[in-house]
Amino acid sequence: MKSIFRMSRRSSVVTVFAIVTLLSLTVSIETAQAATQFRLVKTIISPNPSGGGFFGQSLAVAGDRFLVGSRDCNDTVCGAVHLFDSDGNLVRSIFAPTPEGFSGFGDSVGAMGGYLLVGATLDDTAGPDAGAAYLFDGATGDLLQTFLNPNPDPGAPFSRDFFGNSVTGFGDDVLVSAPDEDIAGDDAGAVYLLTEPPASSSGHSLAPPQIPSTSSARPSPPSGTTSPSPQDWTIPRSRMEVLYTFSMEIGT
Ligand SMILES: [Ca+2]
Ligand SMILES: [Ca+2]
Ligand SMILES: [Ca+2]
Repeated sequence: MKSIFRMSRRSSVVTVFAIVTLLSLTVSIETAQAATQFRLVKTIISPNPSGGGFFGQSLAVAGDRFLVGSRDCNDTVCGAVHLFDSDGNLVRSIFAPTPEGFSGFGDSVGAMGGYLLVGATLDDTAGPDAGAAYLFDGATGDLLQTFLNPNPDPGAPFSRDFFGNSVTGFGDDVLVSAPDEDIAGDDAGAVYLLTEPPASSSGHSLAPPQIPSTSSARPSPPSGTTSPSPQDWTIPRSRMEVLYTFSMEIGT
């Protein structure tokens, strides 16, 4: 009987310990869940709502703001991005800068420091549906630079590259994807890295004008050049397997 009593008491102690442990774990899990559960606080709609507007087709964080891509239209073009502050209030809208009715502007959005990046996968600037990406000053909404597809497909629009399908900043550089690019095989895709080139050893500077970070003033051209004028941006071979030369346009 004594042995049975000892076992029973030991069993009770173990049971109580297990219950206390389970309760403790349950409280911990509930506390963790409460800390990680989000709740809806605001629903944001397009400032230019319309059927087929696809507001929210792309999203990106831009500092303490965020950027929303859409197919919203103004009087002349469709394709827009909308910049919101951290409370979800509209800061500004930027519509496609090209006269093309629909260029896919806003299919992708990204940011690099204080700059905004927008992909336009069907942009015709470099050829039919060749695609393009745009760099805007986040503080002013001014267009600063246009990145054109370096390998526009002669078979477009039936063999599009979708250049601008994704855009993002990478440190001080820019990445633009073209998932249907064919240089490595049909629709094998490519990603382009764009970086500011160093000054040429020949003394002719290929460096683009400095982009102002907060001012709306247009950048000054390098000495000895006129502005605006197309310039070449080169991706160093060390940064990519293939050397591409990009046509760059400052402003509009
Ligand atoms: Ca087009
Ligand atoms: Ca191509
Ligand atoms: Ca293709």
